[in-house]
Amino acid sequence: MLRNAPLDSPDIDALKARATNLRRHMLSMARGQGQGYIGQGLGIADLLAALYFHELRYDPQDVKWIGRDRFLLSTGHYSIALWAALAEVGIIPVEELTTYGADGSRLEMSTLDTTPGVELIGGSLGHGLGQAVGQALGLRLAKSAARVFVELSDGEMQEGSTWEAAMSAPHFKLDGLVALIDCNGIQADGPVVLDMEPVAEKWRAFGWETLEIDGNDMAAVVGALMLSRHANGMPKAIVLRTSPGKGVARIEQSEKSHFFRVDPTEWNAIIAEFEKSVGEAA
Ligand SMILES: Cc1ncc(C[n+]2csc(CCOP(=O)(O)OP(=O)(O)O)c2C)c(N)n1
Repeated sequence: MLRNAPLDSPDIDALKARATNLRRHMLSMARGQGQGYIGQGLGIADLLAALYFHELRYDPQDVKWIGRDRFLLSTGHYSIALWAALAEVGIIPVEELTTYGADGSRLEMSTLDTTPGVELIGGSLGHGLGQAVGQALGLRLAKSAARVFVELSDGEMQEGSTWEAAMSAPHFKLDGLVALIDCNGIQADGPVVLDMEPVAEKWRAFGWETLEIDGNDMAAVVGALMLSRHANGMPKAIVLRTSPGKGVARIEQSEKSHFFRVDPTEWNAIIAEFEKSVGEAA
């Protein structure tokens, strides 16, 4: 029961251990399917661990609890990371992760909101921020103190709908809205196509209170989330610089980190390498 989160004194080592577990879940899902959007998932593992084990108010026994903070994953294809987090917090069974991407599974390669704990149907990029603005407005009308967190990607900043929503949130003074912008530098076929820099300056110019951090530094992630709590009339943006494939050198260095497909022998080698590096860091 995490209804009393967010916490004031984060245990950074415990959160890092959660992020390691999330990466472990993701690797086993991708090995089971032989493929997946694993690079992105590994990149945002630290963010999801910090959200689900530190910042968000929610109840794993009652996912529709009206007072819950909402986490919207705008990039539906990052679903592997969300499934890992929902299993780690006990909203879906860990054993179900083996069904990732299989026909008939609730754990699709892109999110569906019929799966418990999912707040947004993913797949069509560029809609998450607009939906988050709508949800934040709805919560205000309902006089709720719940906050709305929305992840979006650097690729989604190339969509006009993102900037329409980015303009509206400061207009409505949605200070309980937090945009988590995953700048991992990649898009479908390689590096991000349009130069979006300076990202943080753009969000500031649109009226967002903006921080830019290393999204794979747990202390920085938790610190930024804690700073996003104050009610000052401004929506918050956290620009996270993440490394696709974080924690697995072979994926980090791969040119195909957007969608990673290798044979079972290589998956086994990847997981062995991952476990070795976790053991060495312990
Ligand atoms: C509106 C829309 N256009 C195109 C796609 C196809 N598509 C799926 S993933 C992807 C790459 C997007 O890049 P980014 O969002 O930065 O994600 P990453 O490369 O980090 O996975 C694209 C273009 C889509 N899902 N939705």
